[in-house]
Amino acid sequence: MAILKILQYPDERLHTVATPVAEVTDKIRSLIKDMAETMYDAPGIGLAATQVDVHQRIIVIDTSETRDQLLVLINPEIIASSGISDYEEGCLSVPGIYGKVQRAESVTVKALNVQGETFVLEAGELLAVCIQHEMDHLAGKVFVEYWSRLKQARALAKLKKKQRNL
Ligand code: K1U
Ligand code: ZN
Repeated sequence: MAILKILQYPDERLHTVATPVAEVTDKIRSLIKDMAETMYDAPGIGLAATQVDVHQRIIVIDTSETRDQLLVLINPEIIASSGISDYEEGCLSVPGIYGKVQRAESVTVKALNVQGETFVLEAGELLAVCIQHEMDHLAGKVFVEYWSRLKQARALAKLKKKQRNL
């Protein structure tokens, strides 16, 4: 297993739209293991393949307190959603920046698991927010891009200052 490098905003590669996984092979399973290790190491509660510069529709998530409930979503699709939530989000690609984004309160997602089998999951609360945040990464969108130009500019300035001081 390996810890992968996480792209940092405003890296243009974060705007790449991911393509569907054609077949869940051992190579894909090996990438998923590396993504999970990278997410746990960061630490984070989610990671999209886009963030490690792999532009295929793969997400890993673990919102459990015990950090032992890995959820893998390959080719995820939201097939239903309801309600509105306004949750304070963070992002491993935008370290140190936090802010609210309005999203659906609950979602039903259809995806493939690591065996290549289709499953359907109903999610609410933090898991629903995290699924939507990670699916945005696969679509090339970073959470700060929901904000006004002014708020984005402030976040970027804060990020650049932090990067200069590293
Ligand atoms: O996509 C990412 O960059 C991961 C991101 C996911 C996320 C967090 C909060 C709301 C929506 C999506 C993170 O994991 S940021 C780090 C974080 O939230 C966290 C880290 C350790 C323990 C608990 C939370
Ligand atoms: Zn993120």
